[in-house]
Amino acid sequence: MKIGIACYPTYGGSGVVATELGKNLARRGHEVHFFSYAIPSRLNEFLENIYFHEVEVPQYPLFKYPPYALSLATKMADIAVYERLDLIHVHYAIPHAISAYLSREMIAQQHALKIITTLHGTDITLVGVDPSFMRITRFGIDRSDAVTAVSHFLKEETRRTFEPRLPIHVIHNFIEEHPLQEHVCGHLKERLAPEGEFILVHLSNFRPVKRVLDVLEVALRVKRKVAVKVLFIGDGPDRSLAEQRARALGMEHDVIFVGKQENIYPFLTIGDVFIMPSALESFGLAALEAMSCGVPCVTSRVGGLPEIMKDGITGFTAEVGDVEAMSEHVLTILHNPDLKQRLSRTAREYAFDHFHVNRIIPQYLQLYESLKEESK
Ligand code: GMT
Repeated sequence: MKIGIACYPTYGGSGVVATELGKNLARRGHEVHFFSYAIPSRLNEFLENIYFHEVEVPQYPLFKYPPYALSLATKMADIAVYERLDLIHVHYAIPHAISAYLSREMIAQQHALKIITTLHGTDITLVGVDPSFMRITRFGIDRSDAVTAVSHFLKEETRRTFEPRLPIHVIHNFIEEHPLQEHVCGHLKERLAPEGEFILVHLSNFRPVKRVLDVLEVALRVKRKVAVKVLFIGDGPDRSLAEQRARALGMEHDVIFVGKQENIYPFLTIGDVFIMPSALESFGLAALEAMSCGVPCVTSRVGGLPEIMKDGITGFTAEVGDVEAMSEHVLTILHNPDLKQRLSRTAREYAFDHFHVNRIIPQYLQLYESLKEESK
């Protein structure tokens, strides 16, 4: 098949899922065309069957807000006709679903194009429900030919808020198989925790929804009982706030901010416990990535997280903001080497048993095939 994928190029869940999906489709022999305003962060090597189309927005003195959605629509329409794309799969509804709708309508007389929209999270729960976007988000969803959501939670939220015309297919996010590189990670662990401290690890885009300050509150409580280092991976608006709070709590020597990393696996692997205290997660890809590295997780019990987080199997959950319960869970894990080892093993097993790339990609392909059949 010839497949277009539109996504955000940034270091973050929906862009990562879209890019890894495209790479996997290309490996299976499909031709994949990516559309974005910059090359997606995980598309940093030459790969057969993959093409990237950069969307440029012309500058003009009149434009206070350059109309990216229109340039994207035009680019997708041009390429769809020229390359005879079967479908365009957009990730994150705003504005991608609208741009895809415009492109399909623009070329309707020349070429039949199908549109799939994958909802990822805040496109529904936060941005999409904002009054300035609500009607157009519903329109984008309703004009798609198929809609998927990354969790049952997100499907229900979408049904409740937008009452969409189409059924929503739940296709969970996935994880690529990767070996545990324990020898490489051993050196990293020695450098970052030279006194043999336990490592609490967090990975996110540091947006307010991630509640990064709760990570520090948990670490502060854990530190009263055992020596710990807190490893923060990623970057975003609340990073400076977290750095300031660490200093205010007298923890500046206990925290390490490594920023955005191209390969997150070594950093996750050296963690003893992964902490995700988010106010909301439609899925929680970072927790799944940590599980795949054999790291037990302590997360909030919210949104789609219970679909991947199984208490006593992959780690433990607590109510949002309950840093006491989260720190107790962390201490329970750190104080019980047998439990820690068991959680580490079962977390990795659970991640691959349920979210292995080879289980999930066929679900997208089946959906693509059914749409292709429809257009015959
Ligand atoms: O919605 C966001 O804040 C960003 C979004 C993204 O584009 O990175 O994250 C969402 O999509 C991820 C991939 O499907 C999910 O793992 C995240 O849980 C989800 N974020 C939220 O729901 C807050």
